[in-house]
Amino acid sequence: MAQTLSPLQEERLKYEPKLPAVLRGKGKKTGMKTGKPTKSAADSGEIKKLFPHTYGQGEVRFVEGKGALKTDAIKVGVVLSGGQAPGGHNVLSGLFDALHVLNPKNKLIGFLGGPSGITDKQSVELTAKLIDAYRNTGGFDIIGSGRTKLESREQFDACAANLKALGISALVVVGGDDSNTNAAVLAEYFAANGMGLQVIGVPKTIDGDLKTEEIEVSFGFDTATKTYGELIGNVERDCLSAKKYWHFIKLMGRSASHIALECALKTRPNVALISEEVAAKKQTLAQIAEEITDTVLARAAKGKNYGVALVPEGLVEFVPEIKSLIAELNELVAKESAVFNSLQGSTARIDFVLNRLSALSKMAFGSLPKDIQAQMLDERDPHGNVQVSRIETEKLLMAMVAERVGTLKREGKTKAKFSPVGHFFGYEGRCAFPSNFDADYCYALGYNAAFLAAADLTGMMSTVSKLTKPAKQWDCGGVPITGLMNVERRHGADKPVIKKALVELDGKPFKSFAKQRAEWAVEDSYLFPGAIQYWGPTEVADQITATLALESK
Ligand code: FBP
Repeated sequence: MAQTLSPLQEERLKYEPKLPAVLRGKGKKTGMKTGKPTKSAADSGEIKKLFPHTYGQGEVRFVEGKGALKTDAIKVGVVLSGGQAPGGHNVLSGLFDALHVLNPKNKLIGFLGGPSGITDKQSVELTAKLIDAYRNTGGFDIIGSGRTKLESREQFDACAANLKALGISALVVVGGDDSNTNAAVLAEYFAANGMGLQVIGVPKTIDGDLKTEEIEVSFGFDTATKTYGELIGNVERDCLSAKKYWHFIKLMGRSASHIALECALKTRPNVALISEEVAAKKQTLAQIAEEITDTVLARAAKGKNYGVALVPEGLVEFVPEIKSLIAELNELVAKESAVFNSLQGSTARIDFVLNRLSALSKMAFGSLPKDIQAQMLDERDPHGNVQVSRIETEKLLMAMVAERVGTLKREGKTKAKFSPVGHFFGYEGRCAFPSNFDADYCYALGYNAAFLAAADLTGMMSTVSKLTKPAKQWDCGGVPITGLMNVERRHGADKPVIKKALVELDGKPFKSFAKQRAEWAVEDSYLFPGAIQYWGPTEVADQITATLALESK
């Protein structure tokens, strides 16, 4: 019979994630410490008004003790929401194992295809056999994922009715900032209507932008950046061997540049743009292209007509003139959605908005190539975000730098040869086999989520912290999701959402990068991280991200 599992898959199925000491045992020796009432990240008055039943809870931490967890049989539902992130299957296996340790009669139900699985009552019981086939594997395919936004009363009522019909008392939402915003809204609705249904969040996203003091990193960031780091290192080595191309690599990560920064620290490229810095310096697109051109020319002067540049996918959202343009486009498209959506083809849509934009935005939009204009008008995701992964920023910069180098050549000011190659690393990293770190971290997050459910909590996010220490010493508990929220403009209206954590320019990871980048620009300081290792010396197989390591110093 043909082999259905790869040798690595066979071996990874046997990996036993390391469990923090505080989660070991059968829950009978588990106590819980509750902290002081919390406030939201910003706009506390408004958030408190919108979440009167779940706002202000204290953070909790599991400790040795007793009486924190109820042991009567429960049925828990789980949904995977948003983009894939390595380790999702381990969240489910941790959740499953904890539930069965707490009470062998406990059951875990998975909702299929994301949040729409709850409203449409599409579910499957996660049995030991099913879970065992997915341990330590990448992907979300065990139950699938989706981006349906839960926002209407009809959807909330359908969720409640379907959860009740299935006998589920707690729902675990595994998602990023938008999906956990859904979780908070749902928790509040269930609490306000005395429905007796709990909601627990789990911080997922390769983007690394769901982050606070207690959520030191969202799961998937470690594996995704290790995967991109390997690919970038390989491109650097190719570059160094062939010495003829400039590689422009766009990296996933939505608005925040955490992925680009971590990859830069891992691989030392010649250029790495950080969107948050572009915003702080109020740089225009032309200025960014000019800066890259300076590096191209400086390297060419040393006989190096090659290089590697990293571009965060959300860059355009941070360039002031494009940021205002996007905000205007969002309002326009939301306000005139019926007419706009009825227009056929990108030319009609481009003309439609051009005639309605303010003079400044019209100029910014008009200066972009037509394919970029069309990509900016692509459908927003269900949460109202521009789909930045579809905007080919790397190509835009390649064209701008090529034009500038061409002009300088014609003027006899340089002899640089500029032959750019574009890449986009995104989907390649979202379903990789989770690194040991993500395998352990996700298992602990899922296990801990079961404890939060058994502790009768709601509106809480599962947290596992002190991650630079060995897994045995990790802290486990929860933070109220409302504590992460603020009010933002979405789909042309003010909405309560989880505040995105962007790269902090006074943080240690950025400062370390900024200190070294001038040297990386002109020298060949490339670092080759190589492929993720699952076995071997702990310095290699259990490496944490440079971001976490620097932040913990
Ligand atoms: P989440 O916030 O859902 O985790 O999204 C992660 C992400 O991979 C982003 O980096 C990227 O911009 C987006 O998903 C792509 O979305 P899609 O999978 O819908 O193409």
